[in-house]
Amino acid sequence: MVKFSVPEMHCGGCIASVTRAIQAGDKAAIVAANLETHLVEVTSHLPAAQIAGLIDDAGFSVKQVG
Ligand SMILES: [Cu+2]
Repeated sequence: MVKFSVPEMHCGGCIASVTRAIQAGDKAAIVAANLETHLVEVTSHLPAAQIAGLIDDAGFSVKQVG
């Protein structure tokens, strides 16, 4: 499981966009997002850098934090 900080994620729509972007790369990815902490936990076979790239491509700034 890798953890990302996505500070611009502010509502359910943002979570849906982030989830969709990640699952476009790995449809089996498990995505758990928290609006209070702006953290996204991802369980996926994709490398962390690639997941960060997918989130970034969806228009959100992103930083791996764990
Ligand atoms: Cu939003």
